[in-house]
Amino acid sequence: MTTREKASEQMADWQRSNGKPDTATTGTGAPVGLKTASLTVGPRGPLLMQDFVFTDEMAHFNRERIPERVVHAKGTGAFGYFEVTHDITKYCKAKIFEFVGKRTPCLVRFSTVGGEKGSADTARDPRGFAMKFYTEEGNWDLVGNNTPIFFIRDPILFPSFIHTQKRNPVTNLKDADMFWDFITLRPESTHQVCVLFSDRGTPDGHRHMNGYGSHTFKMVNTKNEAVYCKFHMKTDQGIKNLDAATAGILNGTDPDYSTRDLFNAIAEGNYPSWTLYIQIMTFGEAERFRWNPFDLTKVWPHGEFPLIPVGKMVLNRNPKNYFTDVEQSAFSPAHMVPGIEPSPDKMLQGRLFSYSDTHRHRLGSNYLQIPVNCPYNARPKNYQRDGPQCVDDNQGGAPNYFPNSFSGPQDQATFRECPFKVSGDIQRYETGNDDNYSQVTTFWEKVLTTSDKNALVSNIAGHLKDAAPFIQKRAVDSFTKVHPDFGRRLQESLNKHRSKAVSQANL
Ligand code: HDE
Repeated sequence: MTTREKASEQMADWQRSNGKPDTATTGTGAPVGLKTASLTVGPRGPLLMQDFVFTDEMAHFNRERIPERVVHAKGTGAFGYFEVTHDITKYCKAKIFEFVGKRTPCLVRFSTVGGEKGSADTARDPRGFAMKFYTEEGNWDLVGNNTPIFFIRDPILFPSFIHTQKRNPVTNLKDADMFWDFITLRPESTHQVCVLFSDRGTPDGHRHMNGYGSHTFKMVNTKNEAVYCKFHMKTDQGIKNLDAATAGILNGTDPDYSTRDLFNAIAEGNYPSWTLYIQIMTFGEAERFRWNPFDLTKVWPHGEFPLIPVGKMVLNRNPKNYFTDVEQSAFSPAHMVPGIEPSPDKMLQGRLFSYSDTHRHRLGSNYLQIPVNCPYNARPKNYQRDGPQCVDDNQGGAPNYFPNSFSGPQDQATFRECPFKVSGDIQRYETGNDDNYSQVTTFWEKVLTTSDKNALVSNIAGHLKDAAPFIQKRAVDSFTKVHPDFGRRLQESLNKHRSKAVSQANL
């Protein structure tokens, strides 16, 4: 009986389930006589160009890497199912919620945001929580994070924001000036920055964190009545976070800590699960609400919009092959199903373009034919044809134009989007001057315990200390607007770092 963890046993498990080895072949299926030697003239060479066993293997090897995700490059995933436990059909006609007890297969990919594909799982970073539900009306992707809010309100800022989370263009180092310059020039980021630098910024693995759709979406019922909603996936394992010191050690000693934890848990039959809740806001409530209900830097108070239970998501199968199932997976908030529609939330609107665009770059225009991305419970019937890596039947002999008189797939009025009114002058509206602090003050005063506050101040100071003094001052001024205590304690912590640095310099 082995004491090794399940992940370490993968090769032995594969051998046990596959028994006698197959005959090795080239990519064309031709059996190979000797895998360990190139074809040469005499034992000392030269090689022969006719050695297809060598050229076939080497040419494929040279093309093994695909572009990593421009954000969320490091991640891991698992398969499972979503089961309805409560009836919400009065809000939503989506078939995934059709009846209590209904199960829909799903895939979830967890990720960090700023790090490269080989970076540490335990970095201080929001965590991606991307869910794909293979419904009979097409794949629904709820591409969330482990935080209900985000740093910015306008997607046009996203590329610049991400550049500040990555590496300096000259030193190729993470850069505190870049990070805090942007953050302090865009004070709408304050709420998310405080969540990020609390211990929720270093969750203890992927199983002990919540997932959120974050944005305001729309739900539409069978009578074509719409409400606004938010999605919350609450972990059934309980929230567990790492403190900064532990996370820092794991970054070095076990950079794949969360990947290993999820794989082993599922391999041992200890299936993680989450409970899906929604919050509902009517259109009337939205019109009267005291702030913009589509503002992604704010949450909807649970006291006013209580959590409504919907169902349970269980992850019970590890990927069969990481590259096939996880690296090639492609999620997009634009992948919606009848009954779920976007709200005017600018950030969601920006994402509706960006994800499929980046998938076409990373995986090619037929990325939806890759099995893990294929809507296998709702075979596509459309007029899209050809393109590189077209590997399905290309819709056979069906008409490739619409309208047509030859039984090509027809549109159905029942699936038309729910009409809604919008009005306003078309111009570029600055989003940095809205209320940036009231919810953060509530976070400081009502959510954080004393030890949470100590951790938050220490975690921020530990990073901010490396920024230029003028940027540090701007940051202290901003956090003082959250609460005078917060600003004062942060300044004291920075002063301690400074005097320690001075005394070390004088040694
Ligand atoms: Fe993303 N985001 N994002 N993001 N995001 C991507 O798409 C983007 C945002 C999230 O496991 C990219 O496939 C924009 C919020 C996850 O494969 C890209 C904006 C939330 C993942 C992209 C945001 C997310 C991504 C890069 C500002 C939570 C990983 C790779 C409007 C609600 C999905 C990719 C996976 C990935 C764009 C902000 C979650 C570049 C433009 C807010 C979980 O398209």
